[in-house]
Amino acid sequence: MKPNQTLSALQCGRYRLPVADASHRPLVMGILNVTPDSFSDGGRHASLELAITHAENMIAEGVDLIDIGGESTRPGAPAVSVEEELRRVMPVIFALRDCGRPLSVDTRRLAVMRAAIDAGVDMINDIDAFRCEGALSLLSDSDSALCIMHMQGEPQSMQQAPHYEDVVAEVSAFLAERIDAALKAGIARQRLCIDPGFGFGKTLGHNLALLQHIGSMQTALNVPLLAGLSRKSMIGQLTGRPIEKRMAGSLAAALLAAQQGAKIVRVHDVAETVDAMKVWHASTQTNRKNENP
Ligand code: 7PM
Repeated sequence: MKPNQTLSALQCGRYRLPVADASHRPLVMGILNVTPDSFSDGGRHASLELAITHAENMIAEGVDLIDIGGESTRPGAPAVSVEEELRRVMPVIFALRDCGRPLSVDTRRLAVMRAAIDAGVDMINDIDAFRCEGALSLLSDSDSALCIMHMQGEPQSMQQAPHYEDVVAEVSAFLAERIDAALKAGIARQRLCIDPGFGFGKTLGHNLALLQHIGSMQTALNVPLLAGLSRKSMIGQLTGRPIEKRMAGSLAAALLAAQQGAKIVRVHDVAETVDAMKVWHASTQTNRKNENP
């Protein structure tokens, strides 16, 4: 493929997802957190049941991919051991493997990536951009897609003093370097997507600058872009609302990301986001012949 040829599909394990075709709405990735918050009563069996019910609800609501995460990356959150992360995510992967939607796993650990790939997941979503030793070579031996995300610093401390001379240029350069590393490891470009990492070592100003430049970053890097803005603190900063009241702000952000050209939006509120994407997408498909004079 020529370097600047537009990509039409993301090769995602068992699936080929439409991403560049203007006749398709942006894909909605639903967040499935398997963290201690969901172990409040009844222990592991109950939490597995809850996770499966949540996934089934998202499927009924029209989700396009399910992102399973077992490690909290919240600033200052306690570290989770590899064993604990595996105990959280693997039963959910096995239970959902044949749910009819591609599964993504949100992890930074090689051991979790390996177990997830062996279990047949379709995408690895790594907030560390596959910088851990062995990650790219593991992925090159699989057919799983990669979501390459930018983060400045480490989750524990990244929000203390984020600093950039030019956030868009620096995030783009980082993503370009990681795309190159993946290509050099023998991973096809069709298996890659990129993510500017909203809230990961960024101030509100940085996040807004990135949101405005989604289109240019995607064009320059020639890889579909995933945007994760759902319920993030930037929505809280803009609306003054606590996390459980950020849905309307998150929908506005998802729409803006879509309008700027994002191909995948990563969200908590699947039904509402799918509706918003349908409305936005219809507005881009106007057939001029049907307009009134
Ligand atoms: C607490 C704070 C829990 C923040 C979870 C989070 C992204 C991601 C996350 C993202 C990609 C959240 C984050 N965010 N992966 N994983 N992009 N690719 O808000 O923006 O879900 S964790």
